[in-house]
Amino acid sequence: MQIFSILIVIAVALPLILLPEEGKGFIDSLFKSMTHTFDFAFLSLPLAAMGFLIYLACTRYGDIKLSADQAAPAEFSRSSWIMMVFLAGIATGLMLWAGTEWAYHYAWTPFGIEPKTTEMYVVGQAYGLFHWGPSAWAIYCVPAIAMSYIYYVRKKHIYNLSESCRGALGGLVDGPVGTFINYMFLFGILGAAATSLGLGTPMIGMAVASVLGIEPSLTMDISIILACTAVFTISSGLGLAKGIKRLSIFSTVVTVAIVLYILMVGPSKFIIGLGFDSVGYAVENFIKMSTWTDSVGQSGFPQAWTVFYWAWWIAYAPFMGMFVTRISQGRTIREVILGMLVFGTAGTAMFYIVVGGYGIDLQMTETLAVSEIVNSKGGAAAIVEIFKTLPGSTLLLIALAVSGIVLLATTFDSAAYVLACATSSELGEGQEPEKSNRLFWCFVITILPLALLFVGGLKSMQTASVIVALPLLLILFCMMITTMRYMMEDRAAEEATRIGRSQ
Ligand code: NM2
Repeated sequence: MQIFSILIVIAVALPLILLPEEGKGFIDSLFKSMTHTFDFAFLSLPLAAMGFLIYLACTRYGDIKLSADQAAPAEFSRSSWIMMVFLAGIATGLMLWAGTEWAYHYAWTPFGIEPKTTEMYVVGQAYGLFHWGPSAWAIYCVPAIAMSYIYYVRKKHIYNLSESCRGALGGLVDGPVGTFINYMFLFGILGAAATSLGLGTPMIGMAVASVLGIEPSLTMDISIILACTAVFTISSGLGLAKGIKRLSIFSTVVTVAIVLYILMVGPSKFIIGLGFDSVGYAVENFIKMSTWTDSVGQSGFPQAWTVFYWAWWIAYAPFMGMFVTRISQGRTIREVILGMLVFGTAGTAMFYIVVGGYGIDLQMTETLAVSEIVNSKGGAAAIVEIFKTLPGSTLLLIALAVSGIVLLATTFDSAAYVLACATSSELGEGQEPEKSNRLFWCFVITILPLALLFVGGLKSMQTASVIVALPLLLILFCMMITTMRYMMEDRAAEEATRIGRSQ
């Protein structure tokens, strides 16, 4: 699978290398037509996923314990588990968007709201909370539940994505359809990881350049990616408990410290108040935001933002499913659902409320024209300018760069880990894949996206995420059907044996 997948990626990238100009135009129109044609399908997934997960969490299915040995204690403590889940699914994007997403919306508004008005501070922040909220975490949670159930309860090898579609597709998964599904897992990771690299690296680069007093450059971006690769390659070599777990703890400490510091030295009362306002707006308008395609106004806003975000989360979802399965031994289905939906949302909301609220205050008090910087120089430049306004900014920019690197590293580390699992034949519960295999994937998931990024640019990576997300969208629906079907079958079989025994 390894070499073959790499060849496919190179074959797809080749036209871009040979015809960069034509390639770019084609990619732009492809992104537009994909997001406009399938907007309703992308919007329907998180709604269906939330309904499905809430149903499981509220019924007896939620009590099912994910373990072959029902008496065995959980492999990771609850707090390590939450940190690892959160940091596998979130990378540098969080800091970047939390601080700046509102500023994009402030200038290009949804629902026909007048741009650059005070109302847009609340609406802009609420939209950010929505894009990283329960709908998004529900996308991650569906494969996590499906794969965990199949692995721990049905005791099947889940490192083939197709296995979790069997209940919906039957014998089809044993043929070419199954092979196609299995490859989508790898391409999902590559597209999503490349988008994260493309967005995250400039932010780290600009923070470093600003501390050193030099101009950001390509060489620096490459050095940053190499530094990041070194961090997660070492961590990956150390294995799950010593590597990813420790890296996650370190990452949490640095990023939470940054957020608390901003809350303390910034206008705390305003930040908290605005947080309440925007959470209120997001809750009140949840359905409206979840179903808005703007078919009449044709602004293109929901396609460029919401649909793209959902596609990006979907591209990461199968990897999250496998990773969460691997670390969830001993948890119940309800714990996994609530842990991801509640703590995931709370974690991202904390960043959006504090870092975003601080940025909004800068704009309102005319200390810094964040929205203008975002729209002229981009989000990475804006977040660095925002950090520069804080007392002790040099130290904070260093912390921002470090946190950016470890945030990327925790995601890439976990991704390399599951890719190694997926390409190792039959791994038992708790077993780790070969070190050389893990290191191979570390290399592939940075070098390949990096090369593609330089050839095709960020837009091509975003388009790649959307393209792989389309079949993955169907796969996630199949996973919900499979899980429900298996759970009902198993429940019926259990009831039958109980009745049989009592007779
Ligand atoms: N998601 C959560 O760069 C990142 O933060 C990775 C992005 C899919 C929007 C995750």
